[in-house]
Amino acid sequence: MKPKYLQTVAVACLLLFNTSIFAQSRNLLWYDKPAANWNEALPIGNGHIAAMVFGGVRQERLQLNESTIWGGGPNNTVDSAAKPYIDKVRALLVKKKYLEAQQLANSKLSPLGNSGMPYQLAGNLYINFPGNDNISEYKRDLDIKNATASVAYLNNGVRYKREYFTSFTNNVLMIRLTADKPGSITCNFNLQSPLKKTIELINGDLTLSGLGSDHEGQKGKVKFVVIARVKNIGGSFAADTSGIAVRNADTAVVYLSIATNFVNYHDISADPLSRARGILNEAYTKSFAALLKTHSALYQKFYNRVTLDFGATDAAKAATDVRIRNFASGNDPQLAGLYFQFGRYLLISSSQPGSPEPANLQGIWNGELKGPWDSKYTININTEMNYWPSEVTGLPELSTPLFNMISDLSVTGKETASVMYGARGWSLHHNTDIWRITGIVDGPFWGLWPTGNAWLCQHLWEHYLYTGDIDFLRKYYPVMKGAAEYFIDVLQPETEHNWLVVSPSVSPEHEYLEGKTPVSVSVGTTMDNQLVYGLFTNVARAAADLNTDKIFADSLMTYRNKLPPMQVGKYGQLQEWIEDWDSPTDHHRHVSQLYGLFPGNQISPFRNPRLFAAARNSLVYRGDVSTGWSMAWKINLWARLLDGNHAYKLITDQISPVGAKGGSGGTYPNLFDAHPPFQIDGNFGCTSGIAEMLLQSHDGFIYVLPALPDALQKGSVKGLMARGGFKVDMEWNNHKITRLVVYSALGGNCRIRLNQPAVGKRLKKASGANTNPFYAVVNIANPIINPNDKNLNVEIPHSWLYDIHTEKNKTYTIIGRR
Ligand code: FUC
Repeated sequence: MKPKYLQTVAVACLLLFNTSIFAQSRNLLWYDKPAANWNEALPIGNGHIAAMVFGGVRQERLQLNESTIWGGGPNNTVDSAAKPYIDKVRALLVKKKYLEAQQLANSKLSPLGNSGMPYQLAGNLYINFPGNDNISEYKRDLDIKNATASVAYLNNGVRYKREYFTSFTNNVLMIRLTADKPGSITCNFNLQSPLKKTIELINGDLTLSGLGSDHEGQKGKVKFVVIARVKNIGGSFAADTSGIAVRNADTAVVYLSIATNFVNYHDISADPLSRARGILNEAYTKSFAALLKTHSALYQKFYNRVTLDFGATDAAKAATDVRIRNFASGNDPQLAGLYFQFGRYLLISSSQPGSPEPANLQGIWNGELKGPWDSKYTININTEMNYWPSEVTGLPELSTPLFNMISDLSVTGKETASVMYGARGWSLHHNTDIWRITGIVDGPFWGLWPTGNAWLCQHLWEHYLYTGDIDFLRKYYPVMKGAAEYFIDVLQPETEHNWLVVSPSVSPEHEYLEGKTPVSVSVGTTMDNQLVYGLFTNVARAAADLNTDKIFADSLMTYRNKLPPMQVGKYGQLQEWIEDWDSPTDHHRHVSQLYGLFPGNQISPFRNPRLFAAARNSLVYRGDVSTGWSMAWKINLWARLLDGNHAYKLITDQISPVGAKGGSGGTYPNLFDAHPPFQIDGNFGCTSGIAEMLLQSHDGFIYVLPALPDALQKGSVKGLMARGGFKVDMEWNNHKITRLVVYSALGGNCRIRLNQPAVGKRLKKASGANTNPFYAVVNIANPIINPNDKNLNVEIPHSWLYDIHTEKNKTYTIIGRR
């Protein structure tokens, strides 16, 4: 038996060891073997360029991306022949001739052979390592605290290390190869691309010049250049067009730049070679270590804004792929936390304030010439979902490329509005691409949805609500107003109830009449009504805050009051369509009618409990397991339904190996979400969902821990953002908040809802409407409750509501540590 003090020392050492392992595993993805395929490779990126690191032993592969390498060239998809047929489809819909309306739309409103251009890979950098035959102690990781990847192994007694990052400050991909014995680095580098290209050696630099693909009638016009320069310390260097050879060096460092001729969606006049050279030459003046330092510092400026700790168990010690396999059965709350932070890592790495493009269906990572759905932008859920985490997880400036895209679309969408609909303002359909197309794509069943402008504008308004940035609102007000003008001009009379409806439209990708010709084309769908209601409300509020357009704003309220209210149908569900066509056995992936619950703010448990109950019923009918993004949306929805355990159940469904749920959803070994195939929206949506479980601020107050699951009953989070510029730090244990601190950036009343009572000299019991303007609630029209067979009573957990007056730039401890 050891003496007591030695036992204590041993326990303390073990604790320290565990603490440091757990601190590391909170921010680390790691594996004990190379990637066997793309979905095992590790993503790095800086919002301009990106790479997937495979970590192969004999051959390393870095699959390369640059965010502006797309097929085709400047174009739009406006169909100049569409207008009369849109009018005819409308007329058929008035007569409720739904099948005929769909058939006419299918034959006359089909795309012009162009359904948008694909985002394409640049190519691959291969590094061959002859003699890597006897490897042991292999480890490959992605450190999301520093935004670096690495590979390490032992070969014939020599310990090798490879390090990778895509510099946030200098826009180069950096690779450093080292070993613990001098003269051990021997390898060959070469570049390859499946696109049209030439490869040359220019002054010792490997230079690949390529061209984006011709696609669906559009000539490939994006020119790009990849330059790789290798610096070796010790040993020898030789290069020709087949590649660069380094022999017996102590260290080899690669600097790689990629640039294109893309300036903006209508200008491709830049010189890619001089751009790529300029970037490379500038970076080359700096060492790997110096570049790494500025890179990580810039990255951490974003990443460190939120820290999250759900506690760790021994399950956290396993490799990441093993943790994914065990998540459903094991007790690994830290993996949920890692998944949350990985989503933030992906957003920081794919969408920087200066990025030319917003995050697409795959963020910035695509290994194909034509990825799934062209790896472009689907506006009827996916693009928006990508940006759900940005405000709430403290990354508001990362939405800038999305805002820029919305601005572009407000220009290209003018033609669609006027030529196809005879309307003012701007509009687009359910897809766009780098060229900012706005016409119908993929056929009317999917594509005849002209409400994307309203959804995109919600992000502009939310940015203002979170940041209070009035200059931002002033800048984007004309964009929001243009979308509202479009709807004023296109809303159609519905004669039975004297409503105004969007027609024709669809409830995204969903049919209400099955048959040989499935029918989706419809009028006044619930999501459209909610979107236009929200848009009109926000534009009117923006006009008021900017002290402008009073008459226009008042007219918007008149139109708004004529939109159809939400309806509860015969199964006690929130109707998806204007007629009660829903089926309780329908498990369609889109849950569009629940837009009003999330990301919208039109269904409140406190103000419309029966509607809230109906929304809940709809979600129960739809079921849990579905495509990745659909499950991610449902995490947010269950959080808004204040059911943390159901939300966590969906997280468990999502963090399971791909294929385990009968081919739907799941997570690849590299933590990428699976539709399947890989689609990044599910990652972002889940990050947002976890934030929604911990904090909500859309309904007139900040709700702290509104949907905490039993699995996360102890934890802490710092830096989550609430509307009105409030930053919230909190700790909880056994479902009780043990510390709650709010920082107020803008001042004003801070109204807090808690599931427990609190005392404090500044806390007052809340009364009346919240005086904080960023917390004005949306008063919806009374829903129509049709006869139904469900009890629409819901049990809402008891909670306490407090007001605390805050001043700008001050911090308030609301619940202090005992
Ligand atoms: C929508 C979804 C699909 C897919 C595609 C990119 O069309 O319905 O499931 O996510 O976007």
